[in-house]
Amino acid sequence: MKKLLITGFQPFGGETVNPALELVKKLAGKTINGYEVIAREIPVVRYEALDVVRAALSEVQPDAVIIVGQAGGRPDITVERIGINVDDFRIPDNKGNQPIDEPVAADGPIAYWATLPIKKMVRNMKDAGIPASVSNSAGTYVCNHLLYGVLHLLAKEGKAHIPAGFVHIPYLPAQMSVRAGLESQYPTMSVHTLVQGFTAMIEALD
Ligand code: PCA
Repeated sequence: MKKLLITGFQPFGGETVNPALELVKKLAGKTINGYEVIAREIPVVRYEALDVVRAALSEVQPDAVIIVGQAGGRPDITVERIGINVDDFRIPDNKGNQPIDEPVAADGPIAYWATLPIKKMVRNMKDAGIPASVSNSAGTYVCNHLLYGVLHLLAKEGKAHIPAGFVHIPYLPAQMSVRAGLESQYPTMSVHTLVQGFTAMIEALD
């Protein structure tokens, strides 16, 4: 059977949960569209995030890779188009690193296109009634760092034929309920809806 490596980041920035991790735990072990879903947990730490994916790539030998992270404030599931060669962290990562205007990889090109079928993934989710869109920026924090890092790694290892990319997801309802009345509220999406969306999305893979 084909294998899909799906990764979810740990909580960061003072949060106690990360929707990405909750989601990939729910997807782990499922078979969707002929893919066995294999999940990994990723530290929100520069370089260490990529180390975990590098190890998973050689252990799992996946046929496709989807990295998932939280994009607090976005209202829908966003499939990223591009990873750029810059680390410009607006807050420190979980080990205190805060590079400003540094490259992800000194030997790398300016950017890589995600190699997932991004438009088809979005269309499948919308057809299933799940809010989704293409995003043209994964930011300049650890998510973009890992997106760029994985695409660069696959390119260097002659594995650019493996479809790989990144999906950002909204906050969970529980993350807003703990803030009720304290701060501004943001859009949320339940894990149930996320699972429905990702199931439709994975159906888009060849
Ligand atoms: N989101 C952050 C890093 C980890 C996560 O889930 C980001 O968008 O960069």
